[in-house]
Amino acid sequence: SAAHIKARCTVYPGSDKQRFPVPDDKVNWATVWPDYSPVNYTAPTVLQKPAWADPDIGSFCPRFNALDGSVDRQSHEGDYSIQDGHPLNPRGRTGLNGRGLLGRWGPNHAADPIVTRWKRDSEGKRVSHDVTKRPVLQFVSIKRKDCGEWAIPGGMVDPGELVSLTLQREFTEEALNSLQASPQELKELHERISKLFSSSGFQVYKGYVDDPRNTDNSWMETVAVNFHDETGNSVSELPLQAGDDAGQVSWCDVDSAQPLYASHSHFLQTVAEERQAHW
Ligand code: RP5
Ligand code: MG
Ligand code: MG
Repeated sequence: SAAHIKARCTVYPGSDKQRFPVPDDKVNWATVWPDYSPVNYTAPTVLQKPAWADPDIGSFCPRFNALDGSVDRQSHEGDYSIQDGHPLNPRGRTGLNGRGLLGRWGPNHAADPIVTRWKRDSEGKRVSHDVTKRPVLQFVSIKRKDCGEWAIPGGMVDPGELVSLTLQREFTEEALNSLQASPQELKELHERISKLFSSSGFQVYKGYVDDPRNTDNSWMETVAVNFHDETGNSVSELPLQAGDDAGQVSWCDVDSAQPLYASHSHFLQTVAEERQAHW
């Protein structure tokens, strides 16, 4: 498992807090570092105790490394350690402790739906890349409102929610604007995507995400699944419309040169390799 990089970004997102700089050779908790002095930060939105956030440690005793009621506090990376009652980021130091923008102590579980099709010309012929000569894939991408970066339309798994439902729900909320749709429009949207999402899809990744919101005590984990429209008949004509935390939505070419949020580029590389597409 490679050292996290975005989880050590200088300025913590949505704040003016600067992380304590962590050099590559001191990321690992096993490296003794007496001078390590992380900045403490938990966003005001989290401290207001919304339904999606835990209370502060001390006032409650979560069951770490376990299914805690309907909240899954197990990590895909195996058991994580607890230090003075606080879970420790399994990939090491981030220069900031507390929860930052994340609601849960320990893992915060998300799901990432990667909806793909082949890029085609006006005659419907698959387009190959000039240099690699491989066919080009396209995926449904959203521009995140929080940071302006392009990303997979993923989101948090609600307590007790099946990941298969999170994948479909987040896709319809962020890429099809289902939260603003009428009951009739909602019915039509579900009819259009249900076939694609009822296939099991290809599991691309499961585990830690190198997310800029991660802290020493809270981090993102995800299950990324690829739903591929081979013929271009099922999802190509979808009425894409940005919704919820997405500012824009578009079909984007799958290409190593396209910068993406968190570890998303790494997930798309796996999809491209699996489908023998251009990368
Ligand atoms: C990333 O944050 C995950 O890969 C997922 O795409 C996303 C979930 O967070 P929100 O979109 O709900 O902010 O780490
Ligand atoms: Mg969302
Ligand atoms: Mg989201």
